[in-house]
Amino acid sequence: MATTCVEEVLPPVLDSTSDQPPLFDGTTRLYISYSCPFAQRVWITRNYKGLQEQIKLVPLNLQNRPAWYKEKVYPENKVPALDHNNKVIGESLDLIKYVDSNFGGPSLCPDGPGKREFAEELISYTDTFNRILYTSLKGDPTKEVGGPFDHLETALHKFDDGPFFLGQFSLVDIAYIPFVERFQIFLSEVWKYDITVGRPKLAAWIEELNKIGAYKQTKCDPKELVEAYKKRFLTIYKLLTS
Ligand SMILES: N[C@@H](CCC(=O)N[C@@H](CS)C(=O)NCC(=O)O)C(=O)O
Repeated sequence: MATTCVEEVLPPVLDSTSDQPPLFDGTTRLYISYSCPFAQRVWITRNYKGLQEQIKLVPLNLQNRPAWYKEKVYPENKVPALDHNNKVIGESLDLIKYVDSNFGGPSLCPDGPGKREFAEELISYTDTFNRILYTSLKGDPTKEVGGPFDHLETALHKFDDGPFFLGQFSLVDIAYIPFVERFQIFLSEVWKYDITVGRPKLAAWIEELNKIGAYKQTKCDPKELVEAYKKRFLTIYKLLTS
């Protein structure tokens, strides 16, 4: 397994004052934000497959977005988006599959009895997982997050040929880790809730992921995350009960 990865000098963030990089000039460009968990999924995939030279990162400042992004690149005005083969495509779950099947590097869709089906099942659960977790942050999450994390713990018991959801590292791990990373930090820091307590498989999964260079380089800044999520989610509820 490719646990190490070239340490990359990350390109500067583009904002409303920045010129637009060329579009459809034959260079494949991945538009991201360094703090976006959806974009992080595609960024990890690209790193893991060793595509740093083939897929150029174009980080955007989403708070002060360049107008050309919506007008000329991606009308949905969200990240991630990939400029490849004269078209721009978005949606992180589609993109991780697209990058895996259309570029070189190690495959992230392991074969094996039941693995593809289980991968699809888990990938379709990501939306439910994120919805429950993000909604819970508006109240007292410690009462609501047990279910989704137990779901992951149970799923991690299914294959025993490795510490990841399908045994080996795959797109399923990539689909979840950006979100688990953020919830682990925020729930621990603000709610003193440790998602790994009573969930040994989840604890081991996070530990193994932290050894993967392709992922490590994409991790969010915990301080910035806590501040951003406090602003976004902490309501009168937390003020009243703290
Ligand atoms: N369903 C999309 C969601 C992407 C998304 O919501 N990205 C956020 C940043 S984390 C964004 O671009 N927000 C800008 C906006 O909504 O204006 C995916 O999976 O790629």
